[in-house]
Amino acid sequence: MVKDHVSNSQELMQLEDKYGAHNYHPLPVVLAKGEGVYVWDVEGKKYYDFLSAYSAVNQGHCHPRIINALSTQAQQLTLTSRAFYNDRLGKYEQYLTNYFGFDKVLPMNTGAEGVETAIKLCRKWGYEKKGIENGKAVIIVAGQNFHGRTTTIISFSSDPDARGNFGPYTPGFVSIDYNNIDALKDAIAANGDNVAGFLVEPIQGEAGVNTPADDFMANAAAVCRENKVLFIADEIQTGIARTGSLLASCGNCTCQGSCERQAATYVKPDILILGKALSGGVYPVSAVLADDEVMNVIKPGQHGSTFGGNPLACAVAIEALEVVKDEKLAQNARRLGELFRSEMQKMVDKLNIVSLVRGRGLLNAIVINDTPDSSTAWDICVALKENGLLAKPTHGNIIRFAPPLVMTEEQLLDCCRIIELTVSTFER
Ligand code: IF1
Repeated sequence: MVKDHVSNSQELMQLEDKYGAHNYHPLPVVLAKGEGVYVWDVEGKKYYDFLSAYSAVNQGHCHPRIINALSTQAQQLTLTSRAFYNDRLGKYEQYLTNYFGFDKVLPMNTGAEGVETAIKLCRKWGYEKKGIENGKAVIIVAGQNFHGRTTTIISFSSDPDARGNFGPYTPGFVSIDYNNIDALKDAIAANGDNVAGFLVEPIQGEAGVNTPADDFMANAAAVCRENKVLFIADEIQTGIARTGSLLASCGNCTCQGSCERQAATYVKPDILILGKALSGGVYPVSAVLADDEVMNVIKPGQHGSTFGGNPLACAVAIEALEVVKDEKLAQNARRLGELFRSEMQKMVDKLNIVSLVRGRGLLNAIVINDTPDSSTAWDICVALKENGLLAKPTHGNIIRFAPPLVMTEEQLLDCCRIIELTVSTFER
């Protein structure tokens, strides 16, 4: 019998502890409501959300236009499977491919499914188009990557927590240092014609907002093209305006996808993987985009998913992307990101407890001047919670700050004030 009268934080946390797998260690706060940049706990306390569900809620919590699209479609048709056509998918595919400038899209649900799809697509292209000997395809990945939690994906993780005791591991991956073009060239030379692709995050979110050189993506794409290796961009966390342009691979562009992809800084990947904010955080939607030369290696019956491309996902994703464009979220993220880093830099200059601030757009992090195994970053996040702002450490001594992109300048400055006040109490 479910005790439905349970409504206080302590009891709700106990329920999760008793009946839920212990695969997370959440901050001790129980959320019950979200609206824009704010969330409320079950006791009614209000917080700024500075994590955005790991950049899935870029458009703000419960954006009315996206919720409306969800509820309208939910009363019409939610799921047909791909055994039949539906009246939303083709229009969505046309919309999405035009929005990002690709021939085709393969619709999936979670980010990890999108990454797995990209790996399968890349390998199949390697065998059927590049002529790699069957079973020998190699995909190069970057150390400290995070691409999801499936067995194949954690097979190439360098994080012992993500990969420990989940073997045997999927072969066919070579790991190189992130942000190192020479290492990419060496790995391609060492593995010769067997290299099918290079899978990389434009900014490594989980690694602590690891921001590479400005020309890293462009140089990596050029090396891939010179060696007939597919350049695969995982923009599940960095995409959808989070870093101050539509895609982090776009570099400094803020065109919202309206350009003819001629922006000097734009690096068009051979395979683009999207997720998270593709739905504004209201429904699991991911997508893998590629041009025909790559995408057409997949034939009927060779890949799919029960929910992939369902009408509900299509309706939600279109509205979520319309909001990004209409509300100029990339431009806002760029402007407020610059303001945020300049405010945080003042704190870095003033305090010893913070070593640096880094990031792009509204994907940022501060590095706490303590050992990675110290609890200081965690303790700071608990104190931030007490002061009305929710954030969480990534690895050890790094705190990621990623608010919804709908934030106003006034709200951002209020958050900077809370962060500075809170962090300074940890100054030794
Ligand atoms: C968790 C991390 C972030 C991602 C990139 C693929 C995926 C993710 C760049 C997979 C997902 C989520 C997963 C979630 C927490 C969060 C996370 F801490 F795990 F590493 F954001 F940094 N590529 N990231 O960031 O997408 O299958 O989850 O939809 O697993 O704890 P997914």
